[in-house]
Amino acid sequence: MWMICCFLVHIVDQHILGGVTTRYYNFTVDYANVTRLNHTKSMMLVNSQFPGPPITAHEGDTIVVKVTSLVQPNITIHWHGVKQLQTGWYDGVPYVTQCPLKQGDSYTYRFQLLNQTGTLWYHAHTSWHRASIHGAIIIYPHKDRGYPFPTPNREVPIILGGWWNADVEDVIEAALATGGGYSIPDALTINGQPGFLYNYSSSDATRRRIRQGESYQLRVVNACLNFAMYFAVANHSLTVRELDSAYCVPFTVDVLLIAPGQTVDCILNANLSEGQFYMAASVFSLPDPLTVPFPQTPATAFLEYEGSSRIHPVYMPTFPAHNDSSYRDFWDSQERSLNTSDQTLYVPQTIDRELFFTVGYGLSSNSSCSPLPNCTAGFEGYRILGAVNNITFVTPSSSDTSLLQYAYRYDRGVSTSNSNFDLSFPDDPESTFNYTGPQPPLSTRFPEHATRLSHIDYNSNVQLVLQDTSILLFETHPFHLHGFSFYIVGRGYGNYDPATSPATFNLVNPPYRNTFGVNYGGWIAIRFQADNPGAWLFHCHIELHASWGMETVFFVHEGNASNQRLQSPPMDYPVC
Ligand SMILES: *[C@@H]1O[C@H](CO)[C@@H](O)[C@H](O)[C@H]1NC(C)=O
Ligand SMILES: *[C@@H]1O[C@H](CO)[C@@H](O)[C@H](O)[C@H]1NC(C)=O
Ligand SMILES: *[C@@H]1O[C@H](CO)[C@@H](O)[C@H](O)[C@H]1NC(C)=O
Ligand SMILES: *[C@@H]1O[C@H](CO)[C@@H](O)[C@H](O)[C@H]1NC(C)=O
Ligand SMILES: *[C@@H]1O[C@H](CO)[C@@H](O)[C@H](O)[C@H]1NC(C)=O
Ligand SMILES: *[C@@H]1O[C@H](CO)[C@@H](O)[C@H](O)[C@H]1NC(C)=O
Ligand SMILES: *[C@@H]1O[C@H](CO)[C@@H](O)[C@H](O)[C@H]1NC(C)=O
Ligand SMILES: *[C@@H]1O[C@H](CO)[C@@H](O)[C@H](O)[C@H]1NC(C)=O
Ligand SMILES: *[C@@H]1O[C@H](CO)[C@@H](O)[C@H](O)[C@H]1NC(C)=O
Ligand SMILES: *[C@@H]1O[C@H](CO)[C@@H](O)[C@H](O)[C@H]1NC(C)=O
Ligand SMILES: *[C@@H]1O[C@H](CO)[C@@H](O)[C@H](O)[C@H]1NC(C)=O
Ligand SMILES: *[C@@H]1O[C@H](CO)[C@@H](O)[C@H](O)[C@H]1NC(C)=O
Ligand SMILES: [Cu+2]
Repeated sequence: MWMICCFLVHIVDQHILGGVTTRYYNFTVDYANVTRLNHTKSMMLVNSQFPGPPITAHEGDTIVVKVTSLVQPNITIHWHGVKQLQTGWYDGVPYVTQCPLKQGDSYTYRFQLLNQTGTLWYHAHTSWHRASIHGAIIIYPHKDRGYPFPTPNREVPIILGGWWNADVEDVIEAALATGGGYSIPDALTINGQPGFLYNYSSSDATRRRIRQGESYQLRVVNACLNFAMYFAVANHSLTVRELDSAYCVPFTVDVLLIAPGQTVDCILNANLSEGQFYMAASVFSLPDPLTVPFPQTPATAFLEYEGSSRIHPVYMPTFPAHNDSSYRDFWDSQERSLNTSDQTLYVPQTIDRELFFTVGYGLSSNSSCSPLPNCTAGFEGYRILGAVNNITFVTPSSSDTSLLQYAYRYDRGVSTSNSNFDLSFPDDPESTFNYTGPQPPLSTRFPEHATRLSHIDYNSNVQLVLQDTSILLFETHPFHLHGFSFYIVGRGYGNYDPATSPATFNLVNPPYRNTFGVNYGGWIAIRFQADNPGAWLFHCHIELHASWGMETVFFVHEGNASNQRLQSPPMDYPVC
């Protein structure tokens, strides 16, 4: 096997003038028993904590996390939203950026937090392990700068998630075996707790005391595997300040809307005098709940003014209907980036590379499962799949190393004979149809299974249109791009029209995020500058859909200058 020689990697700070800190963490992934809903089970946790311990840093800091796995399944940890400039070796995607950690293995992830403040998060990127292996990444402004808004008095991390009484790996294995839906979680959770509306929970639920007159920064992470969520606090409005760790033009709402993978930082002013109020989270889902089921009971936690007696009534926030698409449109229309001295916007005004990807479902023609009797939960006896441009991504699993290692060799002129390193992902669908019209014939709903990468020249200005399709059903697939945040310059319903849609784009201050949902029965247009070489997964952050192959990989080539190239692979880079 051909090996690139390895060097110890030092992160060289090119931007920050002083005061840069390196922060060290040890993460041990091991089993621990956890009880919720009067049900105890063994879960894989980071340092025995659920949710896992937060990482806290200032912008500009370098983070060094030694991850040791003591659990039986292979795992990796992904630092969701961290740009990993020149450090793609630490992105934590199995077989895409690294071989996974086997039981007993350690790997030290090292990366710098640059040009990002607010909240991001980390999570396992194997199977459905992120259900329990996750935690917040809290990034304060650079030590020499403050917030472009009054500094909040206190802060509260809020991680939305789910709890299954069953083992989550069994849940996804059963879903893949039967070809369709899965057993939904037994509870929604806030910081690991279902809260007072669930049975057996009164001793478990989170209680947070607040003080009149103070302001609180709520750092809300949607770590749910499969649900977009509403989040609200009774009798308090929330002023949104940051989206996916970028400052936004502030807007005030009663209810947040957060897709899986996204983060929202908002300010709550404790301006009432006393009382107890629920913070609550409830599912946002556009398809019919009989087709795409979800838990009906919101997760709750208590917010309680200091000095309040507990005899007061407890107020519950109200949410829009689970399928209120007008609320989604309203929310999206509020999202704009803040252009300040703390954050310069670089919205690509001209395009070097235009991509058009259909995203949606498909069916498997794999004879081991279809048609009936085994694919009982699928569609007409076929297992349901996900696809991008009619290709279901096959994660290489028997590879000798990662796709990133192949990409690195490729850019150095070393020939790669691995059949998984196929750079033929199409820029447009290979056959076109009315994407949001009547369903195309059954015979056309079987995507190709392949590991095909889209490759992009260093520093190209990329425009990517994502088009939802009517195959099986519409959905608001929240797509996450590793290695980048991107500007969401446009969105609309029906089919994207290259002649008329661009006229509606916001090229001044569009939202800048790392995860964004395609419109239900519509499209979005995103732009980014490909200034970060590497092999970057691009996938639906609904975990079921990712498990179905609704993924692809961008290979962004290196530039010529040394700061446009990947660092060398680290000494402890895992081997397969
Ligand atoms: C991590 O673990 C090593 C070895 O046990 C120890 O020397 C080091 O102090 C720990 N670091 C932190 C930040 O806990
Ligand atoms: C979890 O509980 C079971 C049953 O009580 C016990 O056998 C096991 O050792 C516990 N696991 C851990 C990690 O504490
Ligand atoms: C909780 O579960 C235990 C055993 O799992 C059972 O004996 C007990 O009755 C349950 N408690 C309630 C309140 O149902
Ligand atoms: C990142 O921030 C540094 C200052 O901290 C600035 O010099 C640099 O231009 C920024 N880069 C981008 C892409 O915004
Ligand atoms: C709580 O238990 C009652 C009685 O068994 C049941 O009707 C109700 O649905 C349960 N609530 C939740 C949220 O599971
Ligand atoms: C909270 O809001 C409800 C209406 O949603 C209102 O009836 C109640 O008086 C409010 N409570 C306080 C303490 O403001
Ligand atoms: C509390 O603040 C909100 C805005 O955050 C405002 O709408 C409301 O009127 C204030 N209430 C009081 C009692 O000051
Ligand atoms: C929203 O969902 C409810 C059932 O949960 C259904 O009755 C209603 O028709 C749906 N509305 C729309 C606009 O789809
Ligand atoms: C269907 O499932 C059964 C039992 O799980 C298994 O024995 C059989 O081989 C499966 N059939 C096919 C066609 O996969
Ligand atoms: C696509 O289908 C939609 C819904 O049936 C229809 O309104 C639209 O006219 C069709 N577009 C084309 C170009 O055929
Ligand atoms: C998807 O590709 C398969 C071949 O791999 C083809 O049979 C099918 O018609 C295509 N479907 C669409 C919607 O393009
Ligand atoms: C775990 O990863 C190793 C390579 O690191 C691979 O050989 C093995 O097949 C993987 N195990 C499973 C169950 O995927
Ligand atoms: Cu999806």
